Amino acid sequence: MKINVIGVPLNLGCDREGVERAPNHLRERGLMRIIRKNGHRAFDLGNLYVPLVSEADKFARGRSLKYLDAIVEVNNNLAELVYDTLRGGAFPLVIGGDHSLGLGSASGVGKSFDDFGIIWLDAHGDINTSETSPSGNIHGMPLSALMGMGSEELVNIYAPGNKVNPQNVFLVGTRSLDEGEQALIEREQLSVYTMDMIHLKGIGFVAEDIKRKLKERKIRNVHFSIDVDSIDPRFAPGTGTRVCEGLMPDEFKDFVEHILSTNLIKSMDLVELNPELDVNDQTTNLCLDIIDYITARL
Ligand code: DIR
Ligand code: MN
Ligand code: MN
Ligand code: MN
Repeated sequence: MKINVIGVPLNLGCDREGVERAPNHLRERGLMRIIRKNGHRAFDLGNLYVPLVSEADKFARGRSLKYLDAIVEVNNNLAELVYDTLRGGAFPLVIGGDHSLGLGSASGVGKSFDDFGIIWLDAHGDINTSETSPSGNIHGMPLSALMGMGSEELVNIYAPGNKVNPQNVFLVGTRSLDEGEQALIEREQLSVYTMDMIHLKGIGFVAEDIKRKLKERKIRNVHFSIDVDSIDPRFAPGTGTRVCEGLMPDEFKDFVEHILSTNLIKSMDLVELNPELDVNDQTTNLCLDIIDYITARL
């Protein structure tokens, strides 16, 4: 398969330094070699440009949407690059950077297919809006914006309006939800597979349940967005918002195995690796191992 690697050195969505270094750090540690070893034609499209900002830009559009303009700009460009990649018959592998890039990435996927689903593997919901966000950090809002909720600047990135039907969104590994996020889940009847449920029923059950729903809804294309904080911090300490009781690496791999076997996954994000917060490159090595495991199954 042809795989286009797209780096997004963005930290404005989490308002914390370090994540912007992850794409180059992974490259230096052999990212492209690992993908090619698995038999793919891999192209490194480099890093997207992230505008320089000043402290004054942070709250220029209000306290609840930090660095909005720069984040919109980056995501608009990312969406076009993902769209072009898919149109060229290649698989976009987007390396973050913070999770606000999920907006651009999934928006590019949305232009490519009229039916698509999103699997969002994350300790968090990322479905805050500017009204419900406790932090004003846009990395906590991309998924709600993709569903058409929240500030119109985020909802209308790349193309006007919502990009995905809430029925086709699957949150997995969830264990930290803000009040407004819980309300949105109930209102929209979202499919949420919490860590409690994973512990109770097993990750295999969860994966099969998602596969069944995708089949029922005749979804032929899925965007897979992986936040490294979905994995337990004992194994992935190098990330900005650690939440305990996460996925074991083996559960993560089991899930990936079940989901990739459908051949529905058309694009992927790997986000929120922060090399500066890592311990002996443990999280970097795990990310490379994950990329190896996934690209061996693409
Ligand atoms: C929190 C943290 N829910 C927020 N979100 C994170 O700021 O909206 N998402 N860390 O990955
Ligand atoms: Mn996230
Ligand atoms: Mn997260
Ligand atoms: Mn299994």
